[in-house]
Amino acid sequence: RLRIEHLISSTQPSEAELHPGSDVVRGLSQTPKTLPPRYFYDDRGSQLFEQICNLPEYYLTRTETNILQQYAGAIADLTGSCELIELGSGSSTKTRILLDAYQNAEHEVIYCPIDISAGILESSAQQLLLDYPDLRVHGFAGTYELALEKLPDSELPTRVIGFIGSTLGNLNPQACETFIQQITNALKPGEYFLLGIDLHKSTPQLEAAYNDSQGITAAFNLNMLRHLNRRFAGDFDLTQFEHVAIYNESQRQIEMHLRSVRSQVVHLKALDLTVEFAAGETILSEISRKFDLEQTQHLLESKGLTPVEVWTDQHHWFGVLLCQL
Ligand code: AVI
Repeated sequence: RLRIEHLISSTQPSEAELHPGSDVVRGLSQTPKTLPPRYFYDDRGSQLFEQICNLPEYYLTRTETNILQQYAGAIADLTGSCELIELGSGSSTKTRILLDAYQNAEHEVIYCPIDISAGILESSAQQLLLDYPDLRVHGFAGTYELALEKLPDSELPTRVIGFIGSTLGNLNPQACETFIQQITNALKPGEYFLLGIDLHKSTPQLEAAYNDSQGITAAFNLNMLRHLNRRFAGDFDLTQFEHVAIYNESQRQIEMHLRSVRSQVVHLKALDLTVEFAAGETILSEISRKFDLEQTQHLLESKGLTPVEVWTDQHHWFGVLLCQL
């Protein structure tokens, strides 16, 4: 009941595959300095992210989970039996709510998790097989881009591509457009896209979610430097950088930075890179965009994805959209 494909691009390896760390060199050489958020997620970073999801201030996971619990039955009824493709499946925790709903409605599901980490993919798939005796799992270890290109035609009447957790918010507007195009290219007419997005709200509430009182988000942000030290023989001193997260109201995005507390020089030997920091200089490590439900519906509609149903919570903190091509 389990098949996992390891995707590697034989024809067009990405720049990151050809030149590991070239994105780090580029980001740290520009002004202002940036780092790609994908370096958050080594094993420790993934564990810290799981902890973030359970923080009292981080309302996102809790709110989306509640929406899914309330409306998973409606989602299952609307789509019927399907291949459920999940982008960035991680531990597949929220997916279980959907799998339960399909099971209760006696709709067949083939679950297709896609994750960059083959280890997490394999272990969560094994656990799902134990808990869902009728489930078939066909996982893909690789980037979303590659997996979306290589998805085979569905064995079941339709397909649902799920992208929950507001990960869309970590893409800038241009990358977001490209991503939606990749989704529409991967779907056939009548197939579905299920999207979870965090919505615009007050600055104090947003800033608290990214500056939690236990310092877990700070540890998650700083862990990126530890990861770079290990990967690229670096000498970032974690005590000499601090976590900063502010809400940029005009851009409607949280901006997470690592701020150098003094002037210092850092080396990444494996990349042959020396980086100078002025006191107070920052590295932008992540943006987390906050969406307007109506504008997002219009954007999706303009790309050919028609919203079938839109669900939110009583405070309008988070949105879940089911769209159809
Ligand atoms: C993965 N992503 C949706 C999270 C977010 O809220 O943008 C990542 C995160 N960064 C800090 N806290 C959580």
